[in-house]
Amino acid sequence: INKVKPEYLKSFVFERKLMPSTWIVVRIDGRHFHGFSEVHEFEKPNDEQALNLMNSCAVAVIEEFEDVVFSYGVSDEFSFVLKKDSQFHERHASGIVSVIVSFFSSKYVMNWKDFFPQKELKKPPSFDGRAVCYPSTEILRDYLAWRQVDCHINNQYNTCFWMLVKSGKSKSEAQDYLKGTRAQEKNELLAQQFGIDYQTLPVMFRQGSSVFWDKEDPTERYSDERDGKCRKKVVVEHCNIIEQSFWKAHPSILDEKH
Ligand code: DGT
Ligand code: MG
Ligand code: MG
Ligand code: MG
Ligand code: MG
Repeated sequence: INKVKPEYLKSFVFERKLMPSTWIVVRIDGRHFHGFSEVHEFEKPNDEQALNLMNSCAVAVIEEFEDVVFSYGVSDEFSFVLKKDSQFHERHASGIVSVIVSFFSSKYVMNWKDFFPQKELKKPPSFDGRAVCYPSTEILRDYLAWRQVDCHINNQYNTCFWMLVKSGKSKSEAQDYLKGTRAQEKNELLAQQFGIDYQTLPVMFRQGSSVFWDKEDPTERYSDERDGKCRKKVVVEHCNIIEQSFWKAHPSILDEKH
């Protein structure tokens, strides 16, 4: 019989506890999605169905974990914002990150067929995840703005890159061609060479996806059949979250008195 006391072994466990009263952001990112998107022949640079699948998983996360108040996603990543005073997993980073990541991954597998009825899922998707605390709403908004700026810059670059490649340039030629070009020059390239007005590309590609409970629009409310309570609906929107106007129109999302 092993006489070692469990307390002794538990004394080796050190859980990283996230700073109290701060917004927690869990960002997950697809592992090796470069290859994953090749294997599944995703459209380049943006596959609408692949993005819709990601969004459906984010909706499920928001519905499942009540402390998640907002989510923003682009490409193979999603950021989940947990309310400031969340006590989810006693604010242990490993617990919070691992449940969100595993829930998202299994949802991705479960929902695959709904978005790709003709395509077999050939590889198990996996995601990495990390938790970061942001002490003020202002800094949290700076974080979200950074992700959306990244979405814009990457999308503009990738749109140009793939148009050049599809028109016959090699990948390295396209890369050299775009080296050092500014946003304005990229828009001109798309307009002049390919007749594409960047502003008319699908808004999901340009702005990414914001997922949240819509509490502002009373017409969206419905009665939840399970508990009979009046619940709101989780919505997916593709809007500018850098500007103040979005947050003014949705004051309850980052309301600290959640
Ligand atoms: P990682 O995150 O270090 O494990 O490596 P990756 O390969 O996931 O790289 P990452 O996350 O920096 O970039 C995302 C990759 O996923 C990038 O190569 C493009 C690909 N990807 C994401 N969304 C789409 C899409 O809608 N269509 C296509 N064709 N590719 C996509
Ligand atoms: Mg990564
Ligand atoms: Mg990735
Ligand atoms: Mg990524
Ligand atoms: Mg357990």
